[in-house]
Amino acid sequence: MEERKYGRGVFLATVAAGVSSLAWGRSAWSHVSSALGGAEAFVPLVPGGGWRIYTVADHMPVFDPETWQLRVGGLVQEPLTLDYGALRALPRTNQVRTFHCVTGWTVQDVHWSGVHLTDLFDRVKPLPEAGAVQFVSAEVPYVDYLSLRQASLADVMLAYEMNGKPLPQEHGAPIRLVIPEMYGYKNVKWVSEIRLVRQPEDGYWEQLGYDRDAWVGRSNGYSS
Ligand SMILES: Nc1nc2c(c(=O)[nH]1)N[C@H]1C(S)=C(S)[C@@H](COP(=O)(O)O)O[C@H]1N2
Ligand SMILES: [Mo]
Repeated sequence: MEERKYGRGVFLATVAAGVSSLAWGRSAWSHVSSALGGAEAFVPLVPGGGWRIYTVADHMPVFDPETWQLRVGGLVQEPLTLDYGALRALPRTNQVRTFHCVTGWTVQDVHWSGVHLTDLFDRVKPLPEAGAVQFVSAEVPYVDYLSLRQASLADVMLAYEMNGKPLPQEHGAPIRLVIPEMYGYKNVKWVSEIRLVRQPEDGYWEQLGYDRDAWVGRSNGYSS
């Protein structure tokens, strides 16, 4: 049923997967998944199921609505700190999308609600030299980047609700990045800070060999 395992076991398994894909190249992935009968065989037929909970640290960040803050800063004219109430007061946006992990599992029809990144950018006013956005997770050392252009796509959001309920802890409470056109590893959970920077750098999984531009089906993921 729904997998709840997390922590060191998953960390070691995911690091091994990243390292093996580096060492063997992408053909290793298709070989492994066909040997196991195809990635779809892993996905349990449970409504809303199919998620694997991924972490890189040995415990998940704990969300306290009283003390939580999101910092938006870096190369901006007006740095901003939002508490949870202020975040929820921003204009709300909704979408229903399929989620794709680069290792081959997908979850269809995920309902997300949250805020457009462009609404945050309008408030902080990026400086002309800002060309990228760094997303820092409270789960150290997970981090990732998008170009400012990618982050400004109409369907990119900071999601605070999933399937009609506040985002659960294991999915990144209180907010995660959602960029449906890219593989899961770009969808940073437990986002605690957003920094405008000059240019993209390698995030956690990119340092292990995955593409920075993680377009589903058009990067070094499972379907390319
Ligand atoms: N902080 C953090 N964010 C993360 C990850 C992680 O390990 N830590 N894993 C990424 C990967 S590879 C995927 S596929 C998705 C999985 O989302 P889920 O854990 O909500 O199923 O989260 C992404 N965001
Ligand atoms: Mo993933």
